[in-house]
Amino acid sequence: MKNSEKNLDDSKNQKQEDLKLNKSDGTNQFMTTDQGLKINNDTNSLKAGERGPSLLEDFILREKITHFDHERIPERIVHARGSAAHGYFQVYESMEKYTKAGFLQDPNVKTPVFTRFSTVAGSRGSTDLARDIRGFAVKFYTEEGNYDLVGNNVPVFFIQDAIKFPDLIHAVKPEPNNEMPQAASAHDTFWDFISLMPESMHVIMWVMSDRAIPRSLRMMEGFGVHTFRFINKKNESHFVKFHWKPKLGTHAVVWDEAQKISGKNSDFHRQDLWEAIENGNYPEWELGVQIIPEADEHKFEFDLLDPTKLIPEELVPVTIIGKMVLNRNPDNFFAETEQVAFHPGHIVPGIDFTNDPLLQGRLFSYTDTQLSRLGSTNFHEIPINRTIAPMHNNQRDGHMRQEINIGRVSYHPNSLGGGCPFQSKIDEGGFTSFNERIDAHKVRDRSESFSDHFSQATLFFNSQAQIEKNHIIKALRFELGKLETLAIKTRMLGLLSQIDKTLADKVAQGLGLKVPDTPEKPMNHGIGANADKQKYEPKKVIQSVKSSDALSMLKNKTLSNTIATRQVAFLCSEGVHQASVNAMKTALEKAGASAKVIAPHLGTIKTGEGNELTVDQSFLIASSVLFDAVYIPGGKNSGFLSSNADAIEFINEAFKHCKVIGIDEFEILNKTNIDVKSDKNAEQGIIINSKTTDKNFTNAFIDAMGHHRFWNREAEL
Ligand code: HDD
Repeated sequence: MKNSEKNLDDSKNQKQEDLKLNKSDGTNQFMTTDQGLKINNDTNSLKAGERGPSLLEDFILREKITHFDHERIPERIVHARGSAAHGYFQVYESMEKYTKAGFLQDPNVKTPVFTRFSTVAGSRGSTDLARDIRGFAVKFYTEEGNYDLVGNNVPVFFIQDAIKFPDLIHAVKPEPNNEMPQAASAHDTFWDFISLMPESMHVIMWVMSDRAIPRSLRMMEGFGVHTFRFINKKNESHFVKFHWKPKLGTHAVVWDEAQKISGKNSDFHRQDLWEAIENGNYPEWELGVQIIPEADEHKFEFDLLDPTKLIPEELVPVTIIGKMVLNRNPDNFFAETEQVAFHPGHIVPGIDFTNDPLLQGRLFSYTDTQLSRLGSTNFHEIPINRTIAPMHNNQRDGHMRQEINIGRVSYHPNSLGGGCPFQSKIDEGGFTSFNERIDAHKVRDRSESFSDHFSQATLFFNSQAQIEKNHIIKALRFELGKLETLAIKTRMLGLLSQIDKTLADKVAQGLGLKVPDTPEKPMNHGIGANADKQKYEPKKVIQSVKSSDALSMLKNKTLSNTIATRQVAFLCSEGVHQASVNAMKTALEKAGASAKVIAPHLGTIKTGEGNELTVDQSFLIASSVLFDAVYIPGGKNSGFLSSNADAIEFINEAFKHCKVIGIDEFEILNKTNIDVKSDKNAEQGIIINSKTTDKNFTNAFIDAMGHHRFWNREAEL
C-alpha cells in the first residue's frame, strides 16, 4: 500500500468515494475486448497463414489499434504542462461574518480538493524549470457544488482586459514560423508585445524575479489575482483577494541551476511533488484573505478591478483563514490531471465576481476551451470534474453522455414531472448574483483609473533585497540579450527606465546599450480610436507604500526557514568514514531532510570501518543541481574523491549556486574553486568540520541549511 493511501482515510473523503465508482483494477482478471469478450491471444494478429497478410476481420486488432490512434486529446492552449494532487481544505473558524459559502463555515469539515500546478507557456512535455509563471488551480468539491480558485503563483497579470489574452499568448508561445523556442519567453515576439504594452510592467518584474523559478511546487505562494466578492447571509458584499501561503516557505533555484535541471531532470517539480506525497510529507498551504469593505472600493491609489495591481499587505493585512493539505497522488494522470477542467466561473453561494475585465473574459474562455479539449459539453460528467453535490437539470444529450435521465420531462416549467427539478429559494441554497447597481453607457473603453502602469512595478523592485534586484537585472539581461531586434531592446530599456533608473542602466550595461535619453512615449493601446488620448496616457500615481517586505522572498520573515524535505547529497567513495555518514544522516532526518549516498558506482562501497554502504545514485546519474546541499564525509573518502572529476564538479557547482557545503576533511577543497584559507568560509555556508569552532558540526551544517542559500558568495553586479 502506498504511503499516501495508508495515511488517508478515504471513507471520510466524499470525492474519493465518488471516484471509486469509476476505478478499474485488472489484478487477477481476464483480459477482454472493450465489449467484455475474453481474449485468448494478445500477441499475434489474425493472418491468412503464418506468413500471410493480416485479415480485416480481426476486430481485436482493429479495436486495439483504433483506441490507441485516438489516445491523445489537444493539450491545454496554456498551462499544458501540469502536475496535480488530491487533498482537503479546512477552515480555521467560521467566515460567516463575510461569506455564506458552506465550505467556509465549519472548522470540523474537510472539503476535498484537487489541485493542479502548471507552467504557462510550454507544451505538455516541456521542462518544469522554465522561467515562467506557475498556475495554481484548486478545485474544491463542496457540498454546494464545485468551487474553482484558478490562480497563479504571482498576484498580478500581464494585461488588463481579456481581449488581449490571445495576443499575449501568441506572443509568448514558440514563434509560429519555426516553433521556437519551447517553454521560454526569451524571444522577439514576446518582448515585442511586452514593449508595446506598458500595463505589463508590474508582472514583468515578478516574472523576471526568482519567483518564476521555484525550488518546488510545494514552496511557492498562490494568488487568486482578481478581486472577488464575499457575500454573507445578509447579502452584504466585501471585496476579497485570495492568497495561498506555503508552510515550507517560498524558495527558488538560481537561473543557471534551473537551466541545468532542465537537462538533468525535466520532471524535477513533478517528481518532487509526487515523492513528497508518497513519503508522507504532505504539502500544506494556508489560505489567506485580504478583505475590503464595499464602502472602501475607491479608497486606494489603484483600482481594485485592475488585475495588474496588488493590494500591499501594509494597507490591508492578509488574514489566515484555513489550510489545504495535499495527501494523495492521482491514480491515473490522464483521467485526473489531464482531464480536470477548471473554471473561474465555478462558484458557490457566498462568492461572486467583480467587474474586473480580465475576469469577465475568463468567465467565457474556460468552458469554451473544454469543448475543444475534452470534446463535449458533458465534460462535467468526467469523474474528476463531477460534483459531489446532487446535480439535476434539464440539460440533455450530447457527445458521450453518461447520465441516463429517466422520465419524459426535460423542460421547465412542467406539470407532467410535478415541476421537478425545483428551483431553490435563496435560503435553500439557491444562487443569486450580487445585485450590484449598474447604470452606464455601452462603451468599448477602459477606466482612467487603470492608467498607472509603473508605480507598483517600482514598488515591487524597491521592495526586493539587493540580491533579488541583481537577479531581476540578470534575468532581463538574459531575456533581452537573446533578442534579434535592436528596436525591441531599446523600447524595453525606455520602459524599464520608468520603473527605476538604476535597473534600466544596469540592464543596458549588460546588453552593451544605453538607455535612450528620450524614451519612446509608451502608449496605452487599450484606448479607442476616438478617445481622449491625454486621459489615457500611462502615468505614475504617488503610492503611499514605498516598500513592502511581503513582496520579497528574502525579507519576508513569515516565510519558513525549515529544512524539512530538503535533499542532501553525500559524496562518498571507498574508505568513507561510516560513523560520519550515520551521524549526519540521523541529524538530517531528525530535521525532516533526507540524504542520498552518491558514489562512483551503484551497488555498495566498503567503508573505512569495513562495512558495506548502499549507494543511492552514481555520479553518472546524480548532479549537484538536483540537491539542496552537499556533504563530504571523512575517512579515506576525501583522498579518493580528490581525483574524481565528477566529485570536484559537484562541489564547484554547489559552490557557484550558493548552496551549503559541509566537509569533514578539507583536503579535497584544494582541488575546487573554494578558497580553503578564506576566513569567510563559515559565513558563506562552507562548514568545515576540522575548522569549525562549533563543537557540534552536524548542528552547524543544519543551521546553515536553514539559510537555504548563501548569496554573499555572489559577485556584485
Ligand atoms: Fe487562464 C488555463 C490561470 C487569465 C484562458 N488559467 C489556466 C490555468 C490556470 C490559469 C492556473 C490552468 C488550469 C488547469 O490546471 O487546468 N488564467 C489564469 C490566471 C489568469 C488567467 C490566474 C489571470 C488572472 N486565462 C486568462 C485569460 C484567459 C484565460 C484572460 C482568456 C481570456 N486559461 C485560459 C484557458 C485555459 C486556462 C484557455 C487553458 C486550459 C483551460 O483553460 O482549461 O481557458
